[in-house]
Amino acid sequence: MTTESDTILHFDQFIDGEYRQSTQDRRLKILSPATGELIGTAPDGTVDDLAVAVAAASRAARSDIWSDMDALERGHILRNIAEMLKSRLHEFAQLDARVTGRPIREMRAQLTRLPEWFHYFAGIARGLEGSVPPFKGDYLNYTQITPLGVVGLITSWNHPLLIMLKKLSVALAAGNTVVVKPSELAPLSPLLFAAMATEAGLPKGVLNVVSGQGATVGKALCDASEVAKIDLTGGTQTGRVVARLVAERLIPTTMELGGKAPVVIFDDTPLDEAVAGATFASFIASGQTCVSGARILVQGSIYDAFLERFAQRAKTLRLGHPMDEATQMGALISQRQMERSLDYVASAVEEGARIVAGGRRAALPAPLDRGFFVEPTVLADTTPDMRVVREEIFGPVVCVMRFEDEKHALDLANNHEFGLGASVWTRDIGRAHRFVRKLNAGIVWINDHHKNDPASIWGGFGSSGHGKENGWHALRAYGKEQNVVVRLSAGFADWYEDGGRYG
Ligand code: TXE
Repeated sequence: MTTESDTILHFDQFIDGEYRQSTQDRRLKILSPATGELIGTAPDGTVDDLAVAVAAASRAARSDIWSDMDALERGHILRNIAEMLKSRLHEFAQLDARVTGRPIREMRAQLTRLPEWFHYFAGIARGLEGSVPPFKGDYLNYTQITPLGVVGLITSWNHPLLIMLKKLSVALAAGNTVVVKPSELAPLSPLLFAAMATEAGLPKGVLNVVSGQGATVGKALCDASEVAKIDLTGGTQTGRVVARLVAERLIPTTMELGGKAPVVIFDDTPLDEAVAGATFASFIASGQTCVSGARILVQGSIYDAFLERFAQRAKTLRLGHPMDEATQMGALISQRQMERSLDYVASAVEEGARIVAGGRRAALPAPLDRGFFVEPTVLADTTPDMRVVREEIFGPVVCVMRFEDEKHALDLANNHEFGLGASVWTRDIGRAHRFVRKLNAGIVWINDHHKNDPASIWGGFGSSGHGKENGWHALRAYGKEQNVVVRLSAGFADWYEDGGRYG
């Protein structure tokens, strides 16, 4: 299958190592959010499709073809997947850029890193060791980590392949079999990837992808009795629904939900660097990332100068066709997300904020006039109680606020239900470390933003969810740890023997 930019792609569900027709004909039409043109279709799947996929994953888990395979062998296959992905990066980057409306330049940079996740987890899975804790008496006591079995991954549309592969690489490395429910807005690259991974040597049934709606297929995945863990990236409301669904079965979850990341800029940061940093933090993916810099907190002495330069920079970002190498900011994923962003701008103005850049739907020439483009928007004079500051927008709308000193900055940064990403910009290393220790955020950058690595744990606090992606933490959370107590003495004791040792 080819994904060159003029090809329309039609996928079936990927179950048990092959594409299979859904039990119903209804299809999800995936339209370009930048131009409205048809990119492809995927099944608007059913609960029955999901059941077939879970059955395939359960068979694969029970057959031990994957879970019992030596971690070294599993690692070879994961590395094959990484290499094949590398050789087809252009195709996947094009597809995700078309589906999300994000610039090809951004998508390529993001996808180039993905093979690292497979290499990393292929490597560390070999080191997934138990321990030998002391135990009183003549006993050997040890722990061992075994796969959970079938795990369910529910993913979002903003980084279709990245989010799936962050979860998939570690789930597979730990020896699990997987059912993925990709976003109904972006199922194409997950469905394409599944076939590629099978071609790279993944045994059939180990990876299954079922497209469809969250309320039906996603819910069925949460309800499936064979599924031993749910790993979700999505909105906070969805997180609450999923948590309630799986609470019934008491299975573990990892939840990567909403955010409203503060970008805290102290006045010793060179202005050029502060402006470049805030622009990068805020407008990558048109602000549609969970760690997007949404609240820019700037120290009073540089506030005016910063605001002027930041607004200027936002106004000069080039919006355009996702496939154009010169495009710096693309479209939003849907009309709903566009309207949502514009509604927040209107509510902010009503509450007293001032627009210093953007604020409107972007006027672009055909065919982009059908796209969901919003101008990079900077709002000044925002205050902590405004809706635009309190709620996640998931669009290119940024609130700027002034702070006077460290304590004030910390109060503003932490005064929020979300605790996912944050960045702190200063030349004072003592202040930087002092400050971040008190920050309520699971992912913190000092003098940078957005940077990610397979070894670097990723996850939030509060309404941003729980659990971690990446690193040893994620690998352990994809296994179950068992304790084993072994009697070493040759003689055995009979508890009920009259006059015996325990008499
Ligand atoms: O995500 P949803 P949506 C936020 C962002 C955005 C809002 C809604 O603020 O505006 O969420 O986005 C599946 N049972 N983020 O609607 O609905 C769904 O099908 C089981 C933040 O696209 O949360 C999809 O596969 N599954 C975020 C996945 O959940 C269900 C990323 C996420 O979709 C389900 C995306 C149910 N009842 C949105 N309902 C981030 N933090 O990165 C939905 N799903």
